[in-house]
Amino acid sequence: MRQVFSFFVLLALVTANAAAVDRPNVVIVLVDDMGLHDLSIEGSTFYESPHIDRLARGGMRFTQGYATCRVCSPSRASIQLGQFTARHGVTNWIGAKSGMEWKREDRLLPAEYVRALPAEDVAIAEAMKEAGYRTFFAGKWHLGGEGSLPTDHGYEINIGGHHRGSPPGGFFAPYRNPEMEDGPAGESLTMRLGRETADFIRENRNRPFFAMLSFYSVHAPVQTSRELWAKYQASAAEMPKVTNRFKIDRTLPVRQVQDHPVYAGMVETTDRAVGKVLDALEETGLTESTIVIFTSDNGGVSSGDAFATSNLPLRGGKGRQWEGGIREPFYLRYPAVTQANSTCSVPVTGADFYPTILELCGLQPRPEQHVDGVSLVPLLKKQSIAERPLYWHYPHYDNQGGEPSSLFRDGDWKLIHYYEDGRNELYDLSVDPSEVSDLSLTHPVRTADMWEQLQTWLESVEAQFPEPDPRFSPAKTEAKFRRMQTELKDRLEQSHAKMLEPDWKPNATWWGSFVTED
Ligand SMILES: [Ca+2]
Repeated sequence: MRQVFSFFVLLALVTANAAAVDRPNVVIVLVDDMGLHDLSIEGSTFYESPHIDRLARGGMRFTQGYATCRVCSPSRASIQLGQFTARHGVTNWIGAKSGMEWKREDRLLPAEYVRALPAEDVAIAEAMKEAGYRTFFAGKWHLGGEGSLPTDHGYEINIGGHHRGSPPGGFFAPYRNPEMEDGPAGESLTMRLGRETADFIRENRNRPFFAMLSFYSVHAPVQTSRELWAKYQASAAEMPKVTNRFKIDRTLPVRQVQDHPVYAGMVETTDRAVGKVLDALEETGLTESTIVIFTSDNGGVSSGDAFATSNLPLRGGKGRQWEGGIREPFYLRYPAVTQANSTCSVPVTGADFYPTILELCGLQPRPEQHVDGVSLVPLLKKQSIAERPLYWHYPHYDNQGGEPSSLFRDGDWKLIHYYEDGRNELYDLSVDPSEVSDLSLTHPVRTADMWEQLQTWLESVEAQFPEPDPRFSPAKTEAKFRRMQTELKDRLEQSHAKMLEPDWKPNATWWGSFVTED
């Protein structure tokens, strides 16, 4: 009897660990500028994302996942290094002007920042390569040029990653990308990157691999095929009629509605490309033994660039200091550890991927490297992690109307400190996720305490700060914003309404996209 019992215990143990492997593969999918509510699974009734939804349902969906910055390069550096932005120093998108080079008639001179992923750090791909993983990068890098390309930071293969933050030739071949071969004219860049990643998975099915698929979409230029525009133009026409898509929030107009048919086409193409990668894992039998991570580098673009989406009910979007600028889709699927359809509401950030991946792959942690990241493995197993503070630092202006500021999240409380005038805003995210009720005046003690803690942390990492601009003229600045709030808003209302008219076309050749098939 005892022997029979032991046999079943042993069988149960073996079954429970059937999917666990010593060296699971890793695939990180990073979308550029995708907002939290740009996916059906997150509640969008306009965009369609069946493949990404399938991925999210297959594992754990973090409902309070954050990028470490409101714009791209800093968040990307945090994923590579496991650190918050003020610590690694890449606090702005690389290429943005700073100091006296800033000429936009603002009150402050933006701080200096680090303009390439530091060579002395051990980026995640270096750690994985050292552990015997085959490493691969496809898509947008934006963490430095010559000397700081993906291949300088541990990626053995680089397809398309270089110093630029947007695709030089747009989303259809010819790409004019110095790090990838052109496809046939009209080929979709997004689908190509998905296919390249799927091919890499097939070719390396018999060895552990670490792949990062970093889409250039859904960043501007906002472009899609005529076919997808027509599809979403038709579905927008079935929605309640909108006459006013934009609302002024402090600086610029902010989109309040999701009905941009070109952007919707980009979301669908991105989703289809993710589907190619998931299909390759299925085909090769690697789904169970592969960790798949999905997230984005900053919020959806509701102001600036193409004013393409809305992050409501979150306030603001890319570039802004509110939740719309930093909250992201944040999924991790690893069937050996995560349960399908599980969710977790603990606040987590892109800096956490580094230690999480090391632990899931059975590798030694590198605490001196991923200083601000925390392994999410206990959360994946439905256990808990110690509560910790989260910090964001953006001593810059951007193209989306964001203001130079630092953020501090402590439990459900969020403090925003503004450098232009030194004021603070305080929100209780547990009851006010849309950040409409500033509690700084009714909670002065908490506000002062949090500002002090934030300052102490910023000093401890030698953060850079903006300085007053000696050229500042209040009248000129006021006139600039008045123009943006009147002429720009009117222009946006008109041009965005036109996109839904049946005879709309962006140019004579539809960006040369007629021939795209998938
Ligand atoms: Ca971005």
